[in-house]
Amino acid sequence: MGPAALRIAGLKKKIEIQGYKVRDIGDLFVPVRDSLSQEIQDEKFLQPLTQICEDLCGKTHNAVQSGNIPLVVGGDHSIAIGTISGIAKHHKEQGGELGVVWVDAHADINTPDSSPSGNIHGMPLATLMGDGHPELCKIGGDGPKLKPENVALIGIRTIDDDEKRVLKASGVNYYSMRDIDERGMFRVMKEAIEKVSANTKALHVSFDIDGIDPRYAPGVSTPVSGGLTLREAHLLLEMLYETKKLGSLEFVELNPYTDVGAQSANLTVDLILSALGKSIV
Ligand code: B3U
Ligand code: MN
Ligand code: MN
Repeated sequence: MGPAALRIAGLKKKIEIQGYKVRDIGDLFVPVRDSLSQEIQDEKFLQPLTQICEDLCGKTHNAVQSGNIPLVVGGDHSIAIGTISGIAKHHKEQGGELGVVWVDAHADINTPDSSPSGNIHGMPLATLMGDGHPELCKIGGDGPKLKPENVALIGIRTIDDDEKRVLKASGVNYYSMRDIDERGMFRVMKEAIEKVSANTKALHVSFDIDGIDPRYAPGVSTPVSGGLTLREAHLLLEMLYETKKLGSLEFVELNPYTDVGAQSANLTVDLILSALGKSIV
């Protein structure tokens, strides 16, 4: 439903107005969740998610290899495993590394051992760093896809107890809502960009809409109060664009069913435009 809402909100046209050539390759095949067997549901959809992420990995790999900027919209944040595996594979083939700015209310760094829910959407970051379900870790080739020092997590405000230990031990750069309160988004992003740019060829943004405060973006499945303001979210993306290193984008977790009208869908389109270079003046 997320991608459909973004299409209705005029995503393609608005990006074209910004001066880009856009090709919408359509939706990837995703089975209807409730049509799947109880066994697959009990396994938290590991098997279909593996297939979806393998497909997506091939698509983003192709896109960056042919000089395009992939924009992936979802959808459950589990898809970041496919998106980033494909992009990281390309950079590995070129002898370079990928930097990632991950915006989220959650840290998404649970492992199958630390996760209280078992939900894979709480594990994509750990999986991409090599600690997760083996079938997901090997998408796009064996070995970790991301180095922790090349990752910055921004906007986090709800982390499971065991996940806190995983986060602190991981070596990922993280900036909680408290850091943003104290230092402001500008200084936080300046530092985050420095860190994720230091050893990398290109940057990717993985933007979970639940990172934004629910009063601006109610259309998510797991709203958490105390999040980013509209302007903080725009500033983050404007600053990322200005690095001239942003080579791929992903916006996930938009849920039109919980949206108020099309408020969150429209906001997501506006945010994508900021990441693609739209400025106020
Ligand atoms: N950390 C919890 C909750 C969660 C993570 N991401 C979302 N929810 N969307 C978990 O289940 O891992
Ligand atoms: Mn997430
Ligand atoms: Mn989240």
